[in-house]
Amino acid sequence: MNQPKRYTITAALPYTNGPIHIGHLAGVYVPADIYARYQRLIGNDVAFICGSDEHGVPITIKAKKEGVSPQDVVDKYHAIIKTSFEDFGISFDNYSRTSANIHHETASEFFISLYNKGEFIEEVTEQLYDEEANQFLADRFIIGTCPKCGNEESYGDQCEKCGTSHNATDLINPKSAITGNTPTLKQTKHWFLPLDKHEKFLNDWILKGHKKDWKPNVYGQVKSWIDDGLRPRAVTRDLDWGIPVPLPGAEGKVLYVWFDAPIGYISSTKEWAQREGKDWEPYWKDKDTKLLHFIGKDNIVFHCIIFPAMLKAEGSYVLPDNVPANEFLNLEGNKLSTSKNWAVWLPEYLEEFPNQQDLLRYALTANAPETKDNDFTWKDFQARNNNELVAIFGNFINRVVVLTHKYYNGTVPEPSTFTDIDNETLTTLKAYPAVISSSIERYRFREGSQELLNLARLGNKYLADEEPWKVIKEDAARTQTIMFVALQIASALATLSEPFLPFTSTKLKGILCHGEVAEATWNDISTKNILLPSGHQIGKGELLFLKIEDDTIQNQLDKLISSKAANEAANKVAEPQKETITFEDFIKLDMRVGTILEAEKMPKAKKLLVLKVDTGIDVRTIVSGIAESFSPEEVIGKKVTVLVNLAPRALRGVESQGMILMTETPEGKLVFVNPDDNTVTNGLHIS
Ligand code: B3M
Ligand code: ZN
Repeated sequence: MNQPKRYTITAALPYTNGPIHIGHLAGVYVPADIYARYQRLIGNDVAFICGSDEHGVPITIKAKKEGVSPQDVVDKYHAIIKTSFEDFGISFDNYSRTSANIHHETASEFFISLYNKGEFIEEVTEQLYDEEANQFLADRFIIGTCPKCGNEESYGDQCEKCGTSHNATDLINPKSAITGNTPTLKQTKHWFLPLDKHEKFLNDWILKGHKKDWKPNVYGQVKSWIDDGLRPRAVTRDLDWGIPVPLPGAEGKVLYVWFDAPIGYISSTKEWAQREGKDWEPYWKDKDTKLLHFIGKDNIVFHCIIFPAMLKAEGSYVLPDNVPANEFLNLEGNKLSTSKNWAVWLPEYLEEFPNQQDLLRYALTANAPETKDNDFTWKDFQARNNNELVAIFGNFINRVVVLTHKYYNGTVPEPSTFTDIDNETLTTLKAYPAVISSSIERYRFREGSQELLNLARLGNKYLADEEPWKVIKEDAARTQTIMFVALQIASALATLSEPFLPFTSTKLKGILCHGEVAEATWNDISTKNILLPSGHQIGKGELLFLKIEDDTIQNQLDKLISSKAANEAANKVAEPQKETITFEDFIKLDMRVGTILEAEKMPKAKKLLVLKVDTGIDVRTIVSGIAESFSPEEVIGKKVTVLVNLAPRALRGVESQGMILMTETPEGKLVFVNPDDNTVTNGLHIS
């Protein structure tokens, strides 16, 4: 057994302004958890660290929107996020929060340490100011055009489109996100980290240091920033929510959230070490420690440029060995959006799919945006579960367990002679720990999850080829060998599935009663000939996975559409009122209650229906843009309000002689302005 290595594995600290959704899980937390579980399984010393990112402008914007304090917001969402991670099996060794005292102390000490080393530039500069809101504008308080990519919705500190990080004063045509006003410039003192001073170190460490094992999407982004030239970045802000700048004369100023948050990894490690009676320093200062940051691509600059520069400047810390950032996950073809409620929220998933965490873990891993943005669809979620987990993994285990009980009352049989196929199968089995290890060590978790399924496929093929259910009739000894081999594969699956499918692994270990034998470790699978000895008694079977039915998926799709519509309606900004008309203008309108007699779709015009309407005066043709909300059949016989004295106009060659009045429900659904039937008149009386 090699000397255990020490790993400090961090996962991006989620902002506590909303629940976790599948984009966070696919981008950061599931890959990080697979990696941490794997390193533990092969015997390494792991600190898997995370916590809530509770400062920063997103929190104060949320607090303003909800009419509560920032502390109320972070208390609410810290609890929701922490609980949902635990319930989903994300196996952090510690999940802290940056509003904790230990973090305020650690971040303040870190700042003072750099300050005392003269690592900051202290400068009074002109910063963007909103005269009406009477506050400086930084980060998400300011929106403008990104100087690098032209994105018109770039924030003051970062452009989410190209990922670049800049100062608010770099924005083109900046606007206050508070009032919409164009900001003025006002003098204020801040402390800057001179990134330009660290350019050579970063160039040597990353570019010349040939961090070629860094993912191309990460290496490429970092190279472009270094090539563009690095500039000093303000690490303090004129805000009232955050860690106060620990210097005299810095009242009303706090540490920039992206200065304090990465230090949150260190304070969370300290908190964990204190609780476990360990020394935290080796996890951050021992040169043999491998430091890994799991993040989304929008956080690359902070984890590959700014935080390493801070660590280097402080001087006593190790630098990240790798930053395996994932790209973004989309949902049903559209960008995941918290504000538009276009998301699959983890707390809701856990509620609606009880005890089915591994389905989502697997679907998100098998489809992870590891090298490019990818799309989550509920159909794929269903297919991954039904066609892979149920049909391959679950089916194999079920057959092995059922036949072992049927032929041997659940006892692992004594094998007789092994044939070539048996030996080939067992040799292939022994290769799987290294195959899956290779995928995980290269951060290719999609690949790793498919290799795990290949092991189940190996088992299925072996049973299909050897047909114990037939052989049992004439060769009991041969059947014992076949089932013995199949049980070894099942046992290996219980261990090798743990990083990817922890809940399934636990369930399968229970079925195989792993706890009653010297459980085969990850490494044992490639060295030992026997994982489950003959004579060992396995437990009763249970289905590892259940089929997902079509209506379950349809319900999720319907819910997604309706929650988006409700969100749009709730956030809909009312159109400004049109210009005022006089009473004389209004009484010119002649509105009648009519009845739709006929209706048909306008050819090649997806929005238009051609209607025959009895207006009480005559029967006339009216073309109406309601085809996306109503079928022709639905509207025939409907009583409608018709503006009859609107000048006729030709629509796609059909003359329309009037207008059907429509309105919208709060959910945005189109409805007729339908007079109450028992007050039908020939005209709307204007009282
Ligand atoms: N709170 C996550 C984000 O940008 C950010 C990560 C901090 S990791 C130190 O959504
Ligand atoms: Zn940009």
